[in-house]
Amino acid sequence: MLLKELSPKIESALNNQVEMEAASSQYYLAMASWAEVEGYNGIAQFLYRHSDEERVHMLKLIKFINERGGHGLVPALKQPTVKFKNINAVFEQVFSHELLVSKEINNLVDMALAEKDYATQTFLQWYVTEQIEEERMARHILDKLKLIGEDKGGLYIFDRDLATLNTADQH
Ligand code: OFO
Repeated sequence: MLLKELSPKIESALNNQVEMEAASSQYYLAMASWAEVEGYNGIAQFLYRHSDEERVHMLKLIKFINERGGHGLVPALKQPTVKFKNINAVFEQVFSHELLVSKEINNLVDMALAEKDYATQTFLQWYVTEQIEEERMARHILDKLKLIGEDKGGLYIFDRDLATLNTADQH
């Protein structure tokens, strides 16, 4: 298949997604650091891994843009939220953030199809699948937290389990 060069519109939209993935990495890094300081070491490990994966998502985009004749731009980042009310608040934010990312990915797919940029559309399928997994994982964690409620023993076990829970990329 002949690869068409990126249109300026698609290049700029993909660079916005670079920024979103970089911001995701920062969000989860801030959550990980907070969880570690609060003594939730398992949750912290899980979130550190998640942060690393978001950076990989960003890199994949940068490389794709560059390979298609564009320029992947490293964005400036704002400081994310660094303090949280509790563990529930952390994972509620993870879930709503992932929903937002999924929406953006879907918009990108729409744009690629409208421009008949099938190479970009194919490339984005990896992100579509990834977002399904990430949403599923965040939902699963929130369900568990609902079951645990105020039970401190339950939270202790949850923290221990998250140390080894696969993040979406590792399924
Ligand atoms: Fe990049 O997968 Fe979440 O946001």
